[in-house]
Amino acid sequence: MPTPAVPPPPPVPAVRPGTPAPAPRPGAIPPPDIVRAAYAELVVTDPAASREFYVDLLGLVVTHEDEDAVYLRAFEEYLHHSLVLRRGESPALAALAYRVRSPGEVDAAERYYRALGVPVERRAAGATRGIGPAVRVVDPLGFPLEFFYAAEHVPRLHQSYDLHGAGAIARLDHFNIVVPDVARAERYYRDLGFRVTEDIRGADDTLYASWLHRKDTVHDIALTGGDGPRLHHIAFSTHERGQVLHVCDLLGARRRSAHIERGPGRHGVSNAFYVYVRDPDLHRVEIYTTDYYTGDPDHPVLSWDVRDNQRRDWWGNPVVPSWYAEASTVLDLAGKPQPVFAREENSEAEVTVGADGFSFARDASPQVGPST
Ligand code: 4SX
Ligand code: FE2
Repeated sequence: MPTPAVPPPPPVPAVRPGTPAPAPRPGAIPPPDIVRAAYAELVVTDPAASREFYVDLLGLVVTHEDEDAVYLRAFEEYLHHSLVLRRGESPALAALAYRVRSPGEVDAAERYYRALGVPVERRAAGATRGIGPAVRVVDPLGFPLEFFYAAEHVPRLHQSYDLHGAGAIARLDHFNIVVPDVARAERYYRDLGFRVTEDIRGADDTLYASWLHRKDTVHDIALTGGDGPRLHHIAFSTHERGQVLHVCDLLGARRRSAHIERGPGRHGVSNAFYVYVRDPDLHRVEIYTTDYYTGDPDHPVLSWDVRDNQRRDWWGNPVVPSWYAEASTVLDLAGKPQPVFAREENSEAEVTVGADGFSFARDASPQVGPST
């Protein structure tokens, strides 16, 4: 009897040594000591519609609201907010805020960005409700960033199970931004003290995407190759994957499934369970859970081949084209939209979506049709 053909082994992400912070150049101004991604400020066109989405559907908690803005937090959070929805003319990202380790690190951020020669603005305590003295900058990638330490503490509702829905969101997890040159953006974030945990590369070493962290999870920031600067998504985490599924069930039950864009599923990169939803202004929000611990100093990097069709969805489900193509406008410090620059290298959607998109995994399983 002929021996059945042995299928080739499934591709696995390559493991590389970790990337400790680059040695400081002599005389260089050290970067601020960043703790984690802390809050995002989004411009929304109809705060009532946004409130209904984030509070009535996703279950975030209102810390404060007024004519201008809604300040939201998740059940585990004790800082004033992790999301500000500010009323404006057109949807945009107003700021991504990082918390730094001490009040002095706010000054360190000011010195660091002044030395980079980008726009820098001091903000008095309360310039954003609930937030102490801060610095806002337009970073070299074109994103409005804030650095703060002090913030108003509010009750932590982690044990208010009577308030939690079955989809209870615990905390903000990460930001994902679209940049034309991922390698350049990765260098900038590494200089800022972030460490890479995973990435997606082509056979020619083109860098398509990169995940970097400060807190001990897979990421605080992810870099997605595409026309940018634009905001790809913000992500909140839950404790259990059943909670992600409940959010989907709830959207179905309320006849609001149109908010679901991609998933639910299991990511290849990060191994997290996920769903992406779009808010009423089409800002993208990910509900994310159970990635892994990354805090040891020699933490290795997982590097995925762009042709591995399990990289973005561990079950091999295709990524919808809108997920690659659509993202939110970002503003400068005066509230003006930032110009967007085209990606010059290959785009992941082009190399993996479409008639000739192919993958290792499903080539090895010819009984299953091609997928992206
Ligand atoms: O699509 S990926 O599996 O690469 C992915 C996307 C992994 C983690 C994320 O947070 C994400 O947004
Ligand atoms: Fe994400």
